[in-house]
This record gives sequence, structure tokens and C-alpha cells, in this order.
Amino acid sequence: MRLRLPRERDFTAPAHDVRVAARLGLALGVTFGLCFATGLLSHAGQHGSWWPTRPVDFYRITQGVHVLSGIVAVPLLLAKLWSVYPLLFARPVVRSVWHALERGSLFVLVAAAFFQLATGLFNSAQSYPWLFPFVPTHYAVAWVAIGALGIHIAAKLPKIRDGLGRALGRSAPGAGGLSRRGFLATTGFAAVAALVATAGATVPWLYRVSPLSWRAARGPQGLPINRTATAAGVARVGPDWRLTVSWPGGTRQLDRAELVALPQRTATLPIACVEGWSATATWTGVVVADLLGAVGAPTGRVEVESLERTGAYRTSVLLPGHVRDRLTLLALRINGTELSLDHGYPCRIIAATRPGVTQTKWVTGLRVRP
Ligand SMILES: Nc1nc2c(c(=O)[nH]1)N[C@H]1C(S)=C(S)[C@@H](COP(=O)(O)O)O[C@H]1N2
Ligand SMILES: [Mo]
Repeated sequence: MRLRLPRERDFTAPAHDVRVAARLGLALGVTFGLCFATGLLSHAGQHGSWWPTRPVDFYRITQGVHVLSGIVAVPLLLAKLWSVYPLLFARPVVRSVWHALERGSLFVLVAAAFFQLATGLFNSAQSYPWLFPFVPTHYAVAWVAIGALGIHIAAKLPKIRDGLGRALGRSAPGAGGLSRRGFLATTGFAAVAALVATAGATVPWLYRVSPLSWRAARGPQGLPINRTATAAGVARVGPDWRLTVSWPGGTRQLDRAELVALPQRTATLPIACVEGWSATATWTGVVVADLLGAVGAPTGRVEVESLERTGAYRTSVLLPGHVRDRLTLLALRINGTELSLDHGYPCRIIAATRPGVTQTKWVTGLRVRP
């Protein structure tokens, strides 16, 4: 027997069909679109010059959609690739310059999509088994993926129309494998299972049914801890700790007793981590706007500094809108008890809609830039 490469027509399963591929493509287009849009929002929330302060759960929702749409895209992408992979064996390999470009962009799309989904999943598991910085790389490749997706959709528009326009129909008698309907139903089931299995990390009423909700599972003082004081290199905080508030023309140091003596506000606010988990706590502390007023500092943009000496999240910026917001607290207490060291003792920033990475713990300095 002579070995030969298969041909496209050798793949006879009914699900290798443009009607299946187009429907999966539509679902993937929606999930990738959601993932891209919410990814841009997350980028703006961390690096932008404006960010809304309401609704309080804004980032919790957009980042939940970001991570969950990425997770749902995994089974959809695998099913879509399986549906169309016989096209790899179509001959001739290249029919025209246009065809070569279209195939090349498809290669870029698949590579970029795998890269985004894999790095995103690793990030949500807080694992970084690579040497490049996650945030700028994930952000840059997102543009590559969305660009290649746009080209792919434009090139395939006639086929997409054709595939979506035709009913799934019945498979020919004797055709092997799952029917077109069966294949789509199985893929849909896998996508919903992936969603339910992970959504409990951020959707409270799924905590119980979601086996992978461990990230949001209760931690000490009723809230998970992402980075412990030990991991951040923050040792015991002694009585010599001071909060330094500075502004052009002035500086003021406060000890913890002075912070406790200022008027306190209690608010229920979520921490929404970029990794896709979120959890709500009740925080008590000083409204940052009141604190600035009490020491005679102007308002403006505030740079927050932590006791942590190294680490990407030792500083953050409070934009003017958040500095004015009365839900922006320098929290001293969580769920009715004093903040533990792991939760940011002696004080931490907690504000509405801020990405978790900017809810800075172990605060030591507030620098006002009017
Ligand atoms: N100084 C400092 N603050 C920090 C971090 C950090 O690494 N260093 N991690 C942030 C991240 S990523 C999140 S999600 C929240 C988590 O807060 P928690 O550990 O109190 O739950 O704290 C934020 N504050
Ligand atoms: Mo986080």
C-alpha cells in the first residue's frame, strides 16, 4: 500500500461543512469581539486618563465578561478548527496571490488567537511561565488578532453568507461521525460547561455550582488575598509608620491614630481582580477627599505609594474623578475588623470601579498633583 496525503474530499464527517463553520465562526466573532472590547476597557482602567466611577460594579462586570468570553472561546475555537481543518489538504496549496495572502492572514489569526487564549488563561491562574511582560504583549497581540480577524471576515464574507443562509438539514444516510446539529450542540454544551465551571469566580450566585470558583472563595476576614505581605516583602509595620500626604507647597505626616480620629465612612465595594475573580467586602476608612481637605491639600490627581519596595503594583494613580468621589476610601477596616497585614494594614486604597491591581495595599504616601 502506498502512503499518500489525504485530500479534502477524504474527510466525510457531516460537521466538516460551511454551514457548521459559519455558525461557529459567528459565535467566535461575538466572543472575540466582546473579549477585545472589554480588554480595551481593562487597559483604559489601568493606564487611561479617564475612568468612570459608577456603576460601582463596572469593572467587575467588564472584566468578568473579558475573562469569561476568553474561556468560552476555547471550545469554540477548537471546534471551528476541527470543522475546517480538511481545507488544509485542499490542492493546490496556493491558487493566487490573493489566496496566498488570505491563507497567510489566517495563519496569523490562528496563532494570535491561541496566544491570547493561552496567555490569558495562564494569567487568570496567576502563572507566568514565560519571559515577556504579560500586559504589553497581551495588549499588542490583541490588535494583531482583531486585525487578522477583520481580514478573515472580509475575505470569507460570501462563504459566511452562504453558510449562515442555509439550514443545517439532515446528514446523508451512512455519513460517519456526529451530525451537523449534534456537533454544534456538543460544542455549545462544552462552551456552557466551561462558562459555568469558571463564572463562580465572579458571579456570586454561581459560587456554589462553580468548581473553579476557588479564586473568589472566602479568605481571611471574608476576602481572598492575592499577594500576601510576605510575598510583597512587607514586614511588620511598627508604631513609627506615618502616612505622608504631599502637594506642591506642602507636606503633612499622619500616624494611624490621627487617621482613626478623622470622620469615618463605611461602604460596601467589590475588589475586581484583572484575573477574573471578584468579591465584595464592607470597608471603613477615611474618604480621600476629606483627608486632603483636612490637611489643607488641593485636589487633583493623586499618586499612591506603598511600603512595598519592588513589584509592579507598589504604586497607582487615583484620577481626579476618583479623588473627588466620596466612595474613594483610605480603608482602615474590613468587614468590621481592623485590616490584617495581608489585606494592607495600616491602610489601603479602596474605590468604586477600580481594577484590583490599583487597590493599593500598605499605603505610605499620597502625592497630590493639582
Ligand atoms: N501594594 C500592593 N497592593 C496591591 C497588590 C500588590 O501586589 N501590592 N495587589 C493588588 C491586586 S492584583 C489585587 S486583585 C488586590 C487584592 O486585594 P486583596 O489581596 O486584599 O484581596 O490588591 C491589590 N493591591
Ligand atoms: Mo489582581
